[in-house]
Amino acid sequence: MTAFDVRRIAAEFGFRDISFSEISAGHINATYRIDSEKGSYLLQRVNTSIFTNPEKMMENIALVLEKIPSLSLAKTADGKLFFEDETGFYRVYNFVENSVSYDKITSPDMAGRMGSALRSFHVMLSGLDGSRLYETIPHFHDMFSRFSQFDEAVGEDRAGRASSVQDEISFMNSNRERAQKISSLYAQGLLPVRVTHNDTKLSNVLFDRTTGEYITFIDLDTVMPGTVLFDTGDMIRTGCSTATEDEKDLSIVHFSLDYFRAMEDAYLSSNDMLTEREASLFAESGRTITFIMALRFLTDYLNGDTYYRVDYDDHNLVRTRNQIKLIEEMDKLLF
Ligand code: GN1
Ligand code: MG
Repeated sequence: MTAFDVRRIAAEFGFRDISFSEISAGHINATYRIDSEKGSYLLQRVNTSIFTNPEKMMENIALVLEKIPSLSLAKTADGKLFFEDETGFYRVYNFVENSVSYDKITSPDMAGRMGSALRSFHVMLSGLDGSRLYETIPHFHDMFSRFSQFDEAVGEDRAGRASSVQDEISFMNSNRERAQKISSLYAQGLLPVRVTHNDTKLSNVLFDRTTGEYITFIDLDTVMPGTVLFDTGDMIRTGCSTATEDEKDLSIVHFSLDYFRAMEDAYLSSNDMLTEREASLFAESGRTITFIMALRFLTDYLNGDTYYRVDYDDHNLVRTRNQIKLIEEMDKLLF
């Protein structure tokens, strides 16, 4: 990625005399916190090799923001919600003061708050007209398409790593049919198409630092039509693990049944929106999304780390094994 001048880009949005620092949380976009006399903001450069139609994506986000009072986008001098030049595609969000996000859940109470947060978010999204939304990344959670990318990566073995990850490759292959269950039901029209977030990891939720109350989900780039099971799945994947997805020491990576039960109760309670089939697949969604992440990390490892930001050589393999460990524990505890 080419470097860019944060001060020059911030000035396009009317921020001068700023101080700034990088926030390295995401795997895809580059994010900077900027502090100015007008307050604090987040400047992001969108990764346009992944989000190939960023203008359409920003239209989606603007639509969703109409429903989220705590979040807004700064405008450029000519009234646009983004600035684009030869160095990239940029946007600026307000920084939500007195908020906190977490990498790990540490109590069933917190897991319950996460479950209610997602229920509220889905109820809010159900008020949006999904037909006005653009499909930001087609087939994003389509297991069939993720398996074809994986098969191609194994076949081509571009980074020469396939022989060293035979166990992981076998794990994927032996789970193929089960992993495709939700995608298959969705493709057959047996799960309702709703507006979904598609990146509901725990660290994408803001809570009030003082009261602990849910404020909002952030990272709206992948809001598009889908099944709510994509979102419940990512919540379970990230919220019921006792460690983050980057944890190398697998002896501390566990699936917490207590957190799962608290989340399940909170998400499903008085959720009139769901069909019986959706509700019955809640646990399966956790296994499915954890699986799709393992598959995507392994695919990227085989391709030579071209998609996710990595901090060291085997980072994607560490993430793969971490996710496989969670699936193995889910299989013992949940099914
Ligand atoms: C990516 O960039 P970030 O961290 O928000 C990815 C998600 C994964 C997540 C895993 C567009 O999100 O699908 O769940 O990494 N986003 C995209 O941490 O691929
Ligand atoms: Mg994201």
